[in-house]
Amino acid sequence: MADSQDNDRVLARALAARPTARQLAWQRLEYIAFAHFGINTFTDREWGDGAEDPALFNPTEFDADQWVGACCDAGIKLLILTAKHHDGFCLWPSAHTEHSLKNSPWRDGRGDVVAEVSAACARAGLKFGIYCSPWDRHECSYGDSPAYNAFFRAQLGELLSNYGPIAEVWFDGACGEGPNGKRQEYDWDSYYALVRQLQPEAAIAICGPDVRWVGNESGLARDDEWSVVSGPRGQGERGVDFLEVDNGANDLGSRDNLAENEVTFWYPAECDVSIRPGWFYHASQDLQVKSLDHLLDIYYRSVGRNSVLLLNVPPDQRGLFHENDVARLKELRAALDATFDQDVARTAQGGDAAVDGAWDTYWSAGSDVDELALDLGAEKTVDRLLLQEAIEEGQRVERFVLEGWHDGQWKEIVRGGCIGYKRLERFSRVVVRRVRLRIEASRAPVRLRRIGLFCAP
Ligand code: FUL
Repeated sequence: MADSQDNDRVLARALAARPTARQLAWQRLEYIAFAHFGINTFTDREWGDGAEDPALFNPTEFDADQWVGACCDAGIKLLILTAKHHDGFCLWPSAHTEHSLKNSPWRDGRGDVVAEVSAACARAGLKFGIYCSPWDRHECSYGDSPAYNAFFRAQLGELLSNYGPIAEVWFDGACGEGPNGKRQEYDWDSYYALVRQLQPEAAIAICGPDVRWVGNESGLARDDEWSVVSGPRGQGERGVDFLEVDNGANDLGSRDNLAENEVTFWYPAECDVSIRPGWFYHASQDLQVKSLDHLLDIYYRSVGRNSVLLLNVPPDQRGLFHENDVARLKELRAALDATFDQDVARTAQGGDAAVDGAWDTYWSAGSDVDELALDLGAEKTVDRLLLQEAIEEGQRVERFVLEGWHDGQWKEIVRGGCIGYKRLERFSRVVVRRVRLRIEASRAPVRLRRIGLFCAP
């Protein structure tokens, strides 16, 4: 850091970065699902090459309500369907290609998976999102950039116009050569404009301005996962600054990192991971559904690290979520509820608006007060800490420590870095009546929406 004036400039820029209403609504979903379903489900592959016969698509017991029911029981808030994967096969009867379920035997070619899943979501109050791969290995105009861009927008237009509200549009960045030997140049700005026009509330994720990819497919965020990130000014290829973030970097938002880069903006992370090794269903992976412990670890390191967890559950050849996956989703929900249903800080003295359970109130640290002390009323056993900042006021905390009063002095229980929308910490059980949260470093006076203390069974 060059001098204190530079530091002030960096902090002012960091504090000015705020979520849009769209980003805030998306962040509050916390836990969402992916369903990878399509021609690959029937060929037992992960990536199709586009030469697959549409006649292969023929689920025997397709039931969108079963998918949606499993999601709702699991506490999932949004379901994203792969309407078109890289193979180009469309799960809706697109007017712009023959490569879709209209040429499959399923429902005599009159079926529409996108319609059925969106309707099931609407019935259950689950939000609905679409994945539509720009990379299309079937479409012959792919590689002829202007022609394919028009084709892609036409398909996107169908998805965004005919299937009710879309809460998230997931754009994969994969990009290959077309049959003409040329690399397709995606016209991202025109795709974004169409989404904004037809579904203004939809968050555009991954290759998009609202939500960034965390950088791995293991469901794990960085230990300090900032929503306020920085990067070099965009080079123009995609015309927008936010896409220049280096997903592979360890540090996207520290003070030093912000000082090194030209632009600072609000760009929160999404952690995608599959409940099985593959994104698509393979019967050979029925016994490789991730364990409860593994999924819990993912939850703490995604939702608990200021990110949204996007968990993929691939429907099988019947067109159903497999029994093993459904059972594991239930176990995860039960384990989370058993821990987080009982917040011993809720009745604490001294917690002010950070323990009142209300969304729109928060505790504000005075500029000279950087600690919040709680009296739990009696000795309590705890091993989990939950912290939330009022992120509509920006992301401020850089480092905190939770301490407990033992034998006449404060002793450290757990410490951590940035908080943001939510941070969860696991630590060994302690029995304690008085605790205090000390903010060791922040970019501005802290706005703490919530502090919670729990004990995992
Ligand atoms: C990747 C794709 O290539 C995978 O098949 C999968 O859809 C994953 C979520 O994104 O980039």
